[in-house]
Amino acid sequence: MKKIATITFSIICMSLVATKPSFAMPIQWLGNGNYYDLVSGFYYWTDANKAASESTYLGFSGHLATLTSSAEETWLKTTFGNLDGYLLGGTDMETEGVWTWVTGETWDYTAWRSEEPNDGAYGNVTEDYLQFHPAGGGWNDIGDYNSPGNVSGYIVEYESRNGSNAVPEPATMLLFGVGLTGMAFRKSDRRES
Ligand SMILES: [Ca+2]
Ligand SMILES: [Ca+2]
Ligand SMILES: [Ca+2]
Repeated sequence: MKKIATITFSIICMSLVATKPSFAMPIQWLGNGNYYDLVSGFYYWTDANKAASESTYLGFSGHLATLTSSAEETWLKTTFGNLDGYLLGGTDMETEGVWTWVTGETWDYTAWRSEEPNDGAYGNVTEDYLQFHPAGGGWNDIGDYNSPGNVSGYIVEYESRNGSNAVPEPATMLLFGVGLTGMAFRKSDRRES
């Protein structure tokens, strides 16, 4: 019996891990008021970008994280620890060599690893997506073809009301009448008081 109970407990633990890939809950950076979360596992950038852009937290819209200052990057690394291999919201898929953030924020801060971005070193394949380099030491451009070992997951950033992707004004949001929206406003009101 004891062995069966142990096996059952193990299966429950494994299923909990499998169905909860993200960090316990998003964490807020007071530098911009936005919330950040890690989703671990292997993802192609295009899939991660779609999932992040469709996610919300407290009524705030998500997107792959944009690191537009050393302060933002330092806070992320200090808060979440090892971010090697995690995907970020940068791409040069529109025009090779011209990097942009998925939010349209100005691209004027970079922390490329030496010799990156290299647009791939594997013949005719290209690398148009941004990630923390798996071996550390800065940013890397990666392609959607890369092996699972090169991607640890992705980072979602939820824009607060003060962010560049701020949610609509209260009058607009009230039309939706969503309970979670009300919670978000109460939280925001407290923060601004
Ligand atoms: Ca950002
Ligand atoms: Ca490229
Ligand atoms: Ca590269």
